[in-house]
Amino acid sequence: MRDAAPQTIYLKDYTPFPWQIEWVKLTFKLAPTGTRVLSEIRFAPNPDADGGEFFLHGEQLALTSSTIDGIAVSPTLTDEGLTCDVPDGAFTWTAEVEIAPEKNTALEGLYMSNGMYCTQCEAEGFRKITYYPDRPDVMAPFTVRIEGNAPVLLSNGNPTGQGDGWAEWHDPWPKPAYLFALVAGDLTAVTDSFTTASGMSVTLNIWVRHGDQGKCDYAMDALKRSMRWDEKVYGREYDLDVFNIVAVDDFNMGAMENKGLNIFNSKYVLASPKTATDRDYEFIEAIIAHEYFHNWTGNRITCRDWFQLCLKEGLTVYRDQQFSGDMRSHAVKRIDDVVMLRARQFREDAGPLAHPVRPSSYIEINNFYTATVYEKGAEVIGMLRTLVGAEGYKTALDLYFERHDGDAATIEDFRKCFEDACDIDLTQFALWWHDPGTPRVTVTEAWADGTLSLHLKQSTQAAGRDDYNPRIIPLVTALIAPDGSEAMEQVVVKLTEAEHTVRFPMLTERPIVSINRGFSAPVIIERDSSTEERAFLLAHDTDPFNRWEAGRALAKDVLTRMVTDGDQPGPAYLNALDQMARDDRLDPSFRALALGLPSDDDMAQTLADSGITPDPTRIYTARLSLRKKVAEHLEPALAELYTAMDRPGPYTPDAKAAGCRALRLKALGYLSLLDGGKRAQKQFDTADNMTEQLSALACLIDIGTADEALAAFARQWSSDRLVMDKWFALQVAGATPADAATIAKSLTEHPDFDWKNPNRFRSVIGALTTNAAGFHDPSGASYSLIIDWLITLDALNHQTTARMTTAFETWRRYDADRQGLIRENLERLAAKSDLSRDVTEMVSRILGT
Ligand code: B3K
Ligand code: ZN
Repeated sequence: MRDAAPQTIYLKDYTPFPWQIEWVKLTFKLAPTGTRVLSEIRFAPNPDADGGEFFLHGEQLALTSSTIDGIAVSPTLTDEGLTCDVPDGAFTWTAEVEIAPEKNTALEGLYMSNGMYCTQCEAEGFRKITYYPDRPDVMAPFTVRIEGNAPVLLSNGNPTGQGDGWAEWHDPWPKPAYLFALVAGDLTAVTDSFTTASGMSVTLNIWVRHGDQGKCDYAMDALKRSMRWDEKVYGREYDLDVFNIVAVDDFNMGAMENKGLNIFNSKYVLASPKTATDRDYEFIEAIIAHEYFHNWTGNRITCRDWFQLCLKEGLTVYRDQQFSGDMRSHAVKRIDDVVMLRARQFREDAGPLAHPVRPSSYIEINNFYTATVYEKGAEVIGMLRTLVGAEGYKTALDLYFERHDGDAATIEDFRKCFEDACDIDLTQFALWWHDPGTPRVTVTEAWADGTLSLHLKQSTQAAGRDDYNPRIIPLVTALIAPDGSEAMEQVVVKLTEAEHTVRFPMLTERPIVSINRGFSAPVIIERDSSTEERAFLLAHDTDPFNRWEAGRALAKDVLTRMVTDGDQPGPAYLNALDQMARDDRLDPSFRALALGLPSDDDMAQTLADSGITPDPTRIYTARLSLRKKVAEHLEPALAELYTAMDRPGPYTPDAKAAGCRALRLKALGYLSLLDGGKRAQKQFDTADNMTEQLSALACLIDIGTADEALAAFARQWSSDRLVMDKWFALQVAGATPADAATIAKSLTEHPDFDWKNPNRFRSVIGALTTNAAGFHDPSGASYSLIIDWLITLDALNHQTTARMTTAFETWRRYDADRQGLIRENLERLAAKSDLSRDVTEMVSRILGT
């Protein structure tokens, strides 16, 4: 059934809920098609509210009874909830509803995955479990009793009792319903413990399916490191006797920070050297940390309403980025994060889905768990820290925790803590939360009489907006002398006006400018720069981020000329790359990144930015030809690296070992273009870890000689779901443009293609959207295959479907033929009867209808 007419929710309309909840008691009588949920809730009038009707959210529930203070009542039911007459003072509400977790394919609310019960309530899933004021500003302590025949029965908080077929839990910390969780199934735990800084002992459990116990060590280690780190860096301790993590196969996203009971996509928990890649380990570490950090930034202090999502997400992403930097390498982490920011957030900000970090309206909140809220939200925190300094940041965060512990807070509350703690006015800074669009900073320079003048001008091209208000943009800047030394100490240039000139006097010779170091502001810097200057910075910049950035800019210049004029790369770029590859003083993981080329999609965006309509097929061809040129020019260095970076001994997932592998495998990618896959085949045959096995397979796919290896891989891993996801994804992502849709289609016909499992669906259909030239093949075959599948999936899982429509957000970049085909397909999706509210909103925003 199509959801009720989509309603727009506005930030300005916020009003508090007229009641507070003193406590909640829930009893679950579990059964796959008829789970009964009994709720008992103590309501009392909210002194901060002006009254209003008693409305409880509730969707797809069968209400069997309800009482107020023990007397049966007959509420008025709608598709979205119920209203009821209630007494003036405090009262106790009870209700009993029936739900069918087995039929819940949307994976939101209480659902089943491989015979196990689990929940996902953020943002608005609790209303599919029982009638409740399902809004984040209504917080309450929960007591939960679970009755069912599963051996393991879990909920939030601390265990308070258990017996044959039942268990009880109590969570003393008031929380909103979106943090509620329940898990029941035949699970086994890997158990450890942690003693907090103040001496409290915490039991740590990672719950998995039998047989997966051997794949939890890394997640457990990451959890303990996260707990220690949050104590040391933010002074935040854990606050329950037990911390449970559960791995689930069917999950719409990465993980969920439910209080004391985090639920994870199994992909981000389970790892062993043979089945997980270095990248998987890195993600596991970051996501375990992210969810754990939410315990303070999200759970103890939550959001007043969903418009404040960035308050918990931006801040928590920033915290997990800091953590990963501390655990690994800050420089490499920053480069990785910026690559991701540009690939996902800049692209979002440049298209029809652009929105502020704190949006002011939405139709479906699940559509706003975006790169802008998360990643740009984190950039905003990083800029604040740059502006107030590390000490100021710490003082402001301490004040935030002290002032708002137990609150459902707003961005204004957070901002006020910085203003009070650091004695600054953040009125202008707040535009970063309120206005969409990526600012562009045009930099021009002049040199006279020993003074270098930088003229900075800011503007934006946010979709649909021309009312640009100048922001405060912190640009960390240094001047590099011709001998490679720093001509002055780096400074933070704070651009606050639309235009501004900064002068650096008393210089003996003209330096080279290194601006926006460490990517201190999420902006696009526009600046004419010569190849020589870029090559100089690639060789000498003392800021590793800008050093990498210089190499990337060089690669982009070269690729742009290859695409537009059919040019060939000149020696300046190739020699600079060669030198960098050979520079043993540089961290191998940094070198691996610097040897990478901008992605096809990055190039498409770059061309579109300069007013050139990108042709994905041409970009693909040019990039392949550049890869071959790099391979030929750097062959001796790469061959040497391939051997030198092969470290003896068993696989370890630490950053240093992973860095060496990354460089070695980057070299292999190039060398395979020259050696017919000889090295890759050998590596594939002998690899004892997934990082090497999978990268060798990718190289063989890349050069079109992978048939046997693919078959062998499938034979070896057919019973490992997560590894087989990689097998599906790699074939689609690595397919040639003309074959991509055909390969993806045939994989959807494979007996192991389970389109109801989000990971598997993303491995095929999602992977096709990331193969830029294959996705945009002029035949339109990929567009129609994807839309066919989105139409099918929407009937079952609207969240994953809606998320995948973002693949089309860049459609206006392309030529009229491609635009026509995309529009036709999107309109076909929009015209589907019973389309979900999520997808309806996404398609209409993308099409601009
Ligand atoms: N807070 C969850 C995301 C919930 C998404 C709901 N559609 C995971 C996280 O950000 O940590
Ligand atoms: Zn989060």
